[in-house]
Amino acid sequence: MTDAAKKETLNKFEKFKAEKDGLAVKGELEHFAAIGWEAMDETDRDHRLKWLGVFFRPVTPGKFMMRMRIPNGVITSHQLRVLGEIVQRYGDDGNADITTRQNIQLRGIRIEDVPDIFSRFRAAGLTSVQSGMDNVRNITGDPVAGLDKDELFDTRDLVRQVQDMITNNGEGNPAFTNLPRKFNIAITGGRDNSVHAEINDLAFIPAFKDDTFGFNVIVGGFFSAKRCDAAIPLNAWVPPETVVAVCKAVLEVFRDHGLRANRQKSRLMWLIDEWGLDKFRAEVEKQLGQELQPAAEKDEIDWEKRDHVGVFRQKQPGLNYVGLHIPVGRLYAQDMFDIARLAEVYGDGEIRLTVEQNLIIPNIPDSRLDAFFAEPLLQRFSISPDTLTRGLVSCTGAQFCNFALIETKNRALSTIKALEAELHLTRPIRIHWTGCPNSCGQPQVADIGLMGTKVRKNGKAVEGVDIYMGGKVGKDAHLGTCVTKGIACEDLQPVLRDLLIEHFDAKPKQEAMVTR
Ligand code: SRM
Ligand code: SF4
Repeated sequence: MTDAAKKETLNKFEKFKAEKDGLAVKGELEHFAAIGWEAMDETDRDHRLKWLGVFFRPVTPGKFMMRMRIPNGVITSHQLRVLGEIVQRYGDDGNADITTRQNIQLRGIRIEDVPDIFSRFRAAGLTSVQSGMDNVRNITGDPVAGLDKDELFDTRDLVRQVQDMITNNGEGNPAFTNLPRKFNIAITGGRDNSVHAEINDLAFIPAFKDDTFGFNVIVGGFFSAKRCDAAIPLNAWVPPETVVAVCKAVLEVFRDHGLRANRQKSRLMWLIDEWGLDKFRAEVEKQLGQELQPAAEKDEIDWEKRDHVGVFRQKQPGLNYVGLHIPVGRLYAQDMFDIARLAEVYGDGEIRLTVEQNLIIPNIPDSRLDAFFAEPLLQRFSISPDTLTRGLVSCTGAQFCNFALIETKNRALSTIKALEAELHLTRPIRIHWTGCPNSCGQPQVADIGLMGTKVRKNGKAVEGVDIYMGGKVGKDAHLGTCVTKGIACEDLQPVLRDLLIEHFDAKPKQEAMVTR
C-alpha cells in the first residue's frame, strides 16, 4: 500500500496525529493566547492541546481543564498553592479535582492565560505534559511510600524516573507522543496494592526471587466502553533498576506494533490477544536487548487494601501520616491554600494524593497531633468520615464532561448522605460512580459500582445507572460485573438501601437502635 493510500484508511485520530504531532502545539501557545479559543484551529484546540494537558471542554466552552502529572501522587505545599492561585483567578469557575489516578485537574482555565500558567508550572517544578489523549497517564505509586513501616519498596524515585523517561523530564518527548492509544502504568511497593495494579496496561508488583527484591510484571489491564480486563502476568520478574528500561521497551513495542485501525480495539491487551503472550514477551525482550527472567513464584501482596483515611504511625519514630477524606475529590482555591498551610504548620510541607481521590499529610510529630485535630478544616475534610462517605469515589460527570450520560459528583454525595441517614453500617463500603461506560470512576473495582446510562421512564429518557458488584481490590483483586441494568437515578436510593442490607450487613437505623 502506498503512503497516501495508507493515510486514506487511517481513522480520524491517526490522521491528525500523522499530519502534525500533538506536542507541536507547544510552540504555538502565545499565538493561541493572542487569537482566543474561538479562532483556533479546531483540531489543535479540541485534540492536540491535550498533549500538553490542556482540555477543551465543550460543556463549558472557553473554560479549559488542565490535567497535571503528579508522579506517585507526591506534591509540595508550594506546588499546591501555585495550583490554588491559578484556579483562584477564575472565581466561581475555578476549582480542582483529585483524580482516580492520584493526580490533580484544574478547571476554569482561559487560553489567554496558558503561557503564563506554564511559566508558573516550570518555576514550581510541575508539568502537565502528555497527560491526555494517546499518551502515558499519570504514573501511580504507593501513596505512603517512604512512610509505611511495612513497605517492601519506596516507589517514589522509580515512578519519577519512569515519568522523566517518558516525558523528557517534563519537557515533552516525541518518542512517546504517538502511541496507538492511552497507556496506564502503576508501580506498587507496599503489601496491599494501593494503586489497583491490575487495572493498568503495565504494572509492577513486589516479589522476591531468592531473597532478592524485585517486581513481577503484569500487562494489558484496562477499562473501556467496549471491554474491561484485568492485567495478566507477563511471566517476568525484574529488579528495580530494570523497571525504567522495561517500561521503555513495552512502550516501544506498543508504539510500533499496537493496533491503530479501530480506536475501540487499540489498547495494549488487543495487541497481546492478536500476538499471544509468548510473542509479545519475546518482542519486549528483543526491544529490551536482554532476556526477561521468569516471574517469581509468589508476589508479596498479601494484605487487604487500605484507604489511608485516619491517623497512622510512620516508620520514622514520633511521626504520623494523616489521611483526610476529600468528598469526591473536589477542591476550591481556598481549600488548596488551607491544606498547604496545614502541611507546612504540622508536617514538612509534603502532601500525598490517593487513587480514592483523598489526600494524606505526612510527617506530623506526635506532639502536634492534638492541635492538628482541632483545625476547623477537618470538619469538612474528615479523618473519620461516615462509613459510606469514606469509600465514595466519583468521576467528573455531566458538570464538565461531554461524554457523561449523567450528573455524578453531586448526586453521589446526596445519595450517600440520604443512605447514611437511613442505615447503620459497621464497615466501609466502597461505592464508585462513573458517568458513562468509559469507567473513569472505576465501578468495576468497587463493592458497588454505578455506571451512568439513559433509562426510559414514563415514555421519557431519564438519567439512570447500571449496577456493578463484586469488585475486589488489594489481595486477590478481581473485577466486579454488572448485576442490574437501567435503574433510573430517581429510583436508586431504595435499590441501594436494599443491596446494602442484603449484602453488606447494613441495618435500618431504627432496627439497629433496638437490637444494640
Ligand atoms: Fe478517564 C476519557 C476523566 C481516569 C478511562 N477521562 C476521559 C476524559 C478525558 C474525556 C473527556 O475528554 O471529557 C475525561 C475528562 C473529564 C473531565 O473534564 O474531568 C476523563 N479519567 C477522568 C478522571 C478525571 C476521572 C476522575 O474524576 O478522577 C481521571 C483522570 C485520571 C488522570 O489523572 O489521568 C480518569 N479514565 C480514568 C480511568 C481510571 C484509571 O486510570 O485508573 C479509566 C479506566 C482505566 C483505563 O483507562 O483503562 C479511564 N477515560 C477513560 C476512557 C476509556 C479508555 C478506552 O480505552 O476506551 C476515556 C475515553 C477515551 O480515552 O477515549 C476517558
Ligand atoms: Fe466523563 Fe465518562 Fe470518564 Fe465520567 S466516565 S469522566 S462521564 S468520560
